[in-house]
Amino acid sequence: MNIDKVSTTPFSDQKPGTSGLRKSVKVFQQPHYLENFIQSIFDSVGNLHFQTLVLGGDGRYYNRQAIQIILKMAAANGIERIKVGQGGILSTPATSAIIRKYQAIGGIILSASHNPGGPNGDFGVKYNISNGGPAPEKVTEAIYDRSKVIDSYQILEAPDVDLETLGESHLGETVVEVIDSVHDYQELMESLFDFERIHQLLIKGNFRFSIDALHAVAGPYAHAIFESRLGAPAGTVRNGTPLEDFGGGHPDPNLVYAHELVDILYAEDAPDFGAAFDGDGDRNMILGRKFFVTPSDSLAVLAANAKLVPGYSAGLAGVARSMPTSQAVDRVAAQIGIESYETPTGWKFFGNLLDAGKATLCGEESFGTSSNHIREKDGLWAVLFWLNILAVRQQSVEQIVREHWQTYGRNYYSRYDYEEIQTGPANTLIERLRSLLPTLKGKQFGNYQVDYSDDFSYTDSVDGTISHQQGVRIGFTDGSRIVVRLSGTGTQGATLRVYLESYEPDPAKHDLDPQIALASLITIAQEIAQIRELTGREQPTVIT
Ligand code: VG1
Ligand code: CO
Repeated sequence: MNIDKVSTTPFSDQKPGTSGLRKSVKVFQQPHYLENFIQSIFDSVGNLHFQTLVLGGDGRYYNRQAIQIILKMAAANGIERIKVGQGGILSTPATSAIIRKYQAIGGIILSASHNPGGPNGDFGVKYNISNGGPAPEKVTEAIYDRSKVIDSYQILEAPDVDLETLGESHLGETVVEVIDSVHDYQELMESLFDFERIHQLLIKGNFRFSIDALHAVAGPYAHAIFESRLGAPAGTVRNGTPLEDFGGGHPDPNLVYAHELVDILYAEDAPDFGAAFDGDGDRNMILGRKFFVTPSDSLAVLAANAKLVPGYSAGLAGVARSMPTSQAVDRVAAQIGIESYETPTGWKFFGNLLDAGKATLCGEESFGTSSNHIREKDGLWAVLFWLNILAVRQQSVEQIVREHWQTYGRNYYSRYDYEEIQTGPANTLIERLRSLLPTLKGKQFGNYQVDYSDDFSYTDSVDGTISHQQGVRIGFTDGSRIVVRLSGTGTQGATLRVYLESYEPDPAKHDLDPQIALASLITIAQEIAQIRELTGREQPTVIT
């Protein structure tokens, strides 16, 4: 078979964001666009001979075409073996697990995660390194630098690979292995959780639960693990077949976009437990009967109950959370006597801490939690962790969370997203805030006095890499915080994220609606950041 060396010219916009390169499908469909980026990855990774690459995606529109292109490019670039998910399907956590299990050089995940799909939606490419985790900044920068000067790429002239039939075939010298999308991942889950106990919970008694895969990649995993393996009744998993446009929905598991599931869990005859996942299966939303578990609380509850779960019964080395995530898990860490690390937004910052054995559990406020079993966040894992805890404690989700608050206090938390605002005003808002930072300390806003204000900088405790400007923080003397940053995953204009947190130790005050508990902080945030004046928005698009 012939290897074509195709001449190309660089695109100037191939800078990866919080989680890979994310653009509209139309951008990716431009001639050479995907190829340039993939070749930039291969050129940055170094010698590909004798190496294995893992490849899959969340099944969104353009997944299949992109898989065929990448297979042929990987073969032309001399990769020895490619493990590709059947039908082109692999969730982000499964990809991470497979990279680690087979000691692959890395993996390519085709996903724009929680962004909508379809011909008018988004597409994305994430590159994960040999530890199974998202490429760290020095790698994504090398890829971006390469994309700015690239002048050719290599691709094999060959017919398309059959992605449906499990087993091996050849593309030139390269072995292409179509693998079961679920098998390796399920095996890993069985090694961590007490499946027998969860099975008993699901079949005995009257425990009922409902999963919404939002027509995205978690569907096949959820069907296999919850229904086929653990014995939950058929129909427990809703919207479990991945669709190219996610059924027209927004595959983001939060109270707004997963409203079908929310309606079920808040109905009169609501089940005991509910969960949803995002496009690529790395996020989770946990619901009890008429009860929403804030992701930051979920992380804290998992940390506090880790000893009940076989895979974590030896205890945790440490925990880590992204900076905007609430400090609830810090309180658990303090009580257990382990370290709690604070990193910038994005899973890539947890990689070194996990590799170094400094942290066991990690989490982000954006519905992401996971552990050292892989190097990505993991939606199904979080649900199995919860089910394992529920099976052992035999209490409701609400009881478990309320007891947690009684022990540790409650961190009221909310995030306001202002989506698709204009880039100019969004940047002005952040720059203005930055310029205000030195003047805020000691200032009084209503009952709140500013204790510190800065733009978060992170020094990686393992390799010393410094990441600047990771979000404006305004902390108050009572421990409350306002955090403001711009999203690095959107594809239209800018998304402003405002994170609000306040701490309430008194159990008598744990029953407030967070929007009420945080009302004055919200007003202060709007006032300091001048959100209305600068964005023209009266209200956020999404509140979580
Ligand atoms: C968002 C979240 C962040 C998460 C990232 C990728 O980033 O805030 O916590 O790691 O998405 O998640 P940003 O820059 O838009 O705030 V996923 O599920 O899209 O891979
Ligand atoms: Co995701």
